[in-house]
Amino acid sequence: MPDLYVISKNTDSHQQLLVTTPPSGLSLSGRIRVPGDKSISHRALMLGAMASGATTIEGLLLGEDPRSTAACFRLLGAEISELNTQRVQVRGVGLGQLNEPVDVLDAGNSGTTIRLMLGLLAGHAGKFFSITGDGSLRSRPMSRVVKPLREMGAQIWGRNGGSLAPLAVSGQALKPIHYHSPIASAQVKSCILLAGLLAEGETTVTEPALSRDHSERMLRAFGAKVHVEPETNSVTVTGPANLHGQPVVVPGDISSAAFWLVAASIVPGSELVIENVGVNPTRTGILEALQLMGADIELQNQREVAGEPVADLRVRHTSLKACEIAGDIIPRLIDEIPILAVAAVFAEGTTVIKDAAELRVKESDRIAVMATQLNRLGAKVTELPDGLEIVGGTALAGAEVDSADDHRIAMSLAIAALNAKGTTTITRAEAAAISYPDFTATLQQVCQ
Ligand code: SPQ
Repeated sequence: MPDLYVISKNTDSHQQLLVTTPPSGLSLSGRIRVPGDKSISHRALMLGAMASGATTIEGLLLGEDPRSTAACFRLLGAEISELNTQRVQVRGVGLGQLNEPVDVLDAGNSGTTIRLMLGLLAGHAGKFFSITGDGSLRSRPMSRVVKPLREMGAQIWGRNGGSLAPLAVSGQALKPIHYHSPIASAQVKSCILLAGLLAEGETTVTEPALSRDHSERMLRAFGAKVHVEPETNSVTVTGPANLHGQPVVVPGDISSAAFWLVAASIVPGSELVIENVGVNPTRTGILEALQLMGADIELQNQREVAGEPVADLRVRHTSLKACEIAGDIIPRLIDEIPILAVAAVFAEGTTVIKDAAELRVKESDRIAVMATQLNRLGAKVTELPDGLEIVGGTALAGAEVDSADDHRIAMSLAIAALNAKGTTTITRAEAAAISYPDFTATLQQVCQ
């Protein structure tokens, strides 16, 4: 008899995930791999499409978000082979040479796709582009990139003064700027740097705290002149740049590994090894936060693969204690806060997460949704304006919860369900395919 029943059901156009825990409890074990890093996958497709010559991508994430990026750049003239994890081939058009597409570019659910693409398109003088996305993306703020792009000379229109998609871009010759971003955001930083590739001179972005640095690393590998000043969190690119196609190897996504790190930490008797996970220091806030909570996580076989640090992560169950998460660590674990909240539900004491107001403008309002959905399972979670307060140690009982069409919420709730008595039904569970199409299959595999 299996320890855990996981059933996927189709209802209308949605999927329900039913997780039933056995009365005797369960444990997780095995060696697994997680899909390719989403942030690196987007950037590999985009830089490959913009570079001259051929780029090969090994380990690409086959989630819905990178598929949206690939579809947009095909419309813009890049040749991108069928997507697979072994080897995707991209033949770029050369910097500044994207085609004017004959149709609307659709970024789907992906904030990274629309914001980075806006930076690339804004400098294509004489060409016109229109960009949209799904209902969630059309409600997410674009002014954070539109404002600095306009300072560079970009012409962009959209609803609400150009702050909401659909957006229209009339490509212009851009001028370089030094932009002091009010938020630590890799999407803002990357958008401006990508625009700077086509502006003559030095374009600098300074951010209040360091956000993920995959763009900087990959731009340098593709041949752009990139200067980083760590003391001031500043990055400068010099344009016009020359990008040359490169081989890219995408490591496993630490944001996806985070679900298993928390699952094995909270379910008694568990031990997992997650192989080949990217451990770029701008992304490892989740490891530090879990270790602060007392988690038993070991980094094994640390190495560097194509310019990104990689390790195998071994995690064992242990009792967790509450902690406070705030300040500069937040941008280094921003996408892992929903699953961190799940860890906090099973930790002793009260965990406080602050300085994370950005969570309110992700694929859903992740603060409000996590508080509501975890409370449905019996947790004690209170919304703060910029975070969550979680009183740990209450027993959870299965209930119906909803992903709000947000991939990270769907998977976080499925992990919470592993420690809830009885059956938990997660509605709109198909959202997981945005970043982790095989999530349910891996859940079944590790719980056997
Ligand atoms: O791409 P999108 O939709 O914005 O995806 C998310 C996610 O949870 O997968 C955010 F909702 O990740 C962002 C991340 O939060 C991906 C990203 C990147 O690749 O540059 C950077 C972060 O966003 P931001 O706004 O802090 O730069």
